[in-house]
Amino acid sequence: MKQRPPGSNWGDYGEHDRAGRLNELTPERVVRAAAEIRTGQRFCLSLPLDYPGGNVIFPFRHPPQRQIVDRHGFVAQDFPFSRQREGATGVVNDDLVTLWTQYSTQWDAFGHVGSHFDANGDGEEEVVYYNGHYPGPDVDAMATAGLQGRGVLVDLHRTCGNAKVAVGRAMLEEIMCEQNVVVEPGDVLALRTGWAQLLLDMQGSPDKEIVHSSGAGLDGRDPALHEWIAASGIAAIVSDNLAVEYYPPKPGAPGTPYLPLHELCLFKLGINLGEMWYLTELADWLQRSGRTRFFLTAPPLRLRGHVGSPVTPIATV
Ligand code: UVW
Repeated sequence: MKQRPPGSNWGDYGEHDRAGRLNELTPERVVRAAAEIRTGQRFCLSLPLDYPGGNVIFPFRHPPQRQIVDRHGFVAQDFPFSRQREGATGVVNDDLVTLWTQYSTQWDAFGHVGSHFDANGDGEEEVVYYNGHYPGPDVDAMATAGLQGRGVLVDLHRTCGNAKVAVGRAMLEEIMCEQNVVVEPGDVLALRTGWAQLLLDMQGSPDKEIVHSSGAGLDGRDPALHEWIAASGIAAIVSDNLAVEYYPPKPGAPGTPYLPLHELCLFKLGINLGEMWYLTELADWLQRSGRTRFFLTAPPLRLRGHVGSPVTPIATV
């Protein structure tokens, strides 16, 4: 890589870095995060992975498809071990799944969104990803980074309800101030919008009109918000909405990115995005307890070459 896009941090974590801001999850900060474990209570921050249900959200993403497989020429359902060793007792099941990695609760790896940029300085733009990589860093890079640290929750739903609102820097800072939320470098910023709760309430048959007209999202077209994210030192951003940023994105001028916050985070700054997490119970508990922080454990599947991964995050408080 000879040059980097304006406003990016390429090279700051090393020429070959694939972990981006996860480098900010230093051992010292993980120890600091562990101080948030006070009751030992845990919250599962994943939807069931067959939610939303159907494919009205993105027609090109589908629920997991389970198949029962073959075992020694027989269907591997209640397969008796006696077929493998005469006289043995017990039965066994095997299965396989065809999984759209970004259908439900998920991480976006940096390989999810790239751009055209002349990283090698030859005068021609090429398709590149975070830190000048091609192909883009996969979820393996996230998995090996050991994704644990301090989560800090901002409850956008408390202010916006289910309204479809583009939240810019001014509104975000105002809400953080009201809720006494302080974000420090190395924190994982968690945004509760209530959107995943709407999905759960629709019990696997989402109403297209409702899902596309509800829920807050970060305003990717707000340059001041870009500056705040860059300066904050946050390690990752997660949300219970569809895309962290307001989606579908507001139209930009020609020559500007389709998904501006994805470009800022995944391409320029190496900030992974977690989408469609389930934050309702955690957010309500934190509010009742007068807290905003928690200990987060959220490694993706160690799927080599994949640009996204389902995740079953755990918050410990
Ligand atoms: C899109 O393709 C909109 O990406 P994401 O799943 O990150 O929202």
